[in-house]
Amino acid sequence: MPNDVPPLKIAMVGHGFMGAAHSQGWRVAPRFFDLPARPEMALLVGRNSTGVEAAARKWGWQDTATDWRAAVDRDDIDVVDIVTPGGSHAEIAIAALEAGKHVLCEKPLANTLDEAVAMAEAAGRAGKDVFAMVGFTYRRVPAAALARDLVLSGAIGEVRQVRATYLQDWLVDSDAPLTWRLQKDLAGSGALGDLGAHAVDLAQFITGQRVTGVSGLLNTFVHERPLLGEAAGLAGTATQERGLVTVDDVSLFTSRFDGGAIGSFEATRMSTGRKNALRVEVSGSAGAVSFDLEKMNSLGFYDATAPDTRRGFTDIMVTEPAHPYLSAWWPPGHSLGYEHGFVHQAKDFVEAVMEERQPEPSFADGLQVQKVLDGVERSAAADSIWTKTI
Ligand code: SOE
Repeated sequence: MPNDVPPLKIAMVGHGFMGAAHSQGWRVAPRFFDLPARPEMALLVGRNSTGVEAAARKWGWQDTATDWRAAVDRDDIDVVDIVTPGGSHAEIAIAALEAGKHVLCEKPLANTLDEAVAMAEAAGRAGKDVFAMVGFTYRRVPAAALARDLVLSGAIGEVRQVRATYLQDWLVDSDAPLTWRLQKDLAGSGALGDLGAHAVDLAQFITGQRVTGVSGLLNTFVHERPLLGEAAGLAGTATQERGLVTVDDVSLFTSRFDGGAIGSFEATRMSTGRKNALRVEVSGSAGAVSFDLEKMNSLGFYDATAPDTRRGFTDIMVTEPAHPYLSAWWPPGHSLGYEHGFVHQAKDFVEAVMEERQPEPSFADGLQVQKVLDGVERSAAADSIWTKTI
């Protein structure tokens, strides 16, 4: 990284699993990409001083604080990166935007539609050189970006059907502890917001179409779980006491898109045997693309215009320098992994704010996904009535 580029000082609020992933993004992006500014990991915020100091030492943050207001109040901070549970996104993001900081906020944008509206409005009110982005990281997986390029260039013809599933199984065990992701006041919703939000964003990103209405079903199979002892990753140790699960374990919905396509979505943390299977398949009049996060270095492509003796799904290895993001990495064929999405997210964010253009997805995009989540909840509560989301 050239020495003559200016620093961009980051304060990150939160230091759980997503904190580790974002730290990796900020640290590695300037070492592989020639960025117009050097992200400086200036301040890490967490409520527990021992925990936040240990995380800062491990991940390379310069300073720590135990109150998020430190991130907003410090004049030298340029960017506030929010990786806390959804219940605190709105308060922190709005204060940061009002203080003139750029904001990167984890998904889903908020816990409720009202909070998401307030956040999008705050982003709209912020000065024209203050930017806010929501962290739908999977857009930055090269194979997902290639899928979008192919679909938008017309390679599969008219987009007709979208099949999006996000399958995990870490809640199949009824004794898995009651972490914040299972509590409505902290997480907003369950599999719907945690995983369904990614599936909706990715389906819209790849097709260039937006969901206009949904019909949904939510289900909770395990209503009570042991309270959490020591947190570790997505789970942790269980105590003897039990508490109520207040979110969905599984969410299913069908949808219409504004470009005429129709879709089916499934988001679940109860899909026995599936670990982190985000899949989006798009069928068109002239072909299809099939993305699978568990095989993230390749993209399925079917060309229906090829001679019929040669037709079949092809696995394109998305590891060539000409593929999205790949020219900065390893020699052709040398694969990437989960963390690279966060590196690409940091790169795209830094480039956009330094070039004074809106990074995508914006808070308005995050709000639109929130409307879909809200529509699914309303439809499910009314027992699968068609619910408009635009
Ligand atoms: C847990 O379900 C989780 O970590 C989500 O919270 C993330 O958003 C997703 O990327 C991976 O799974």
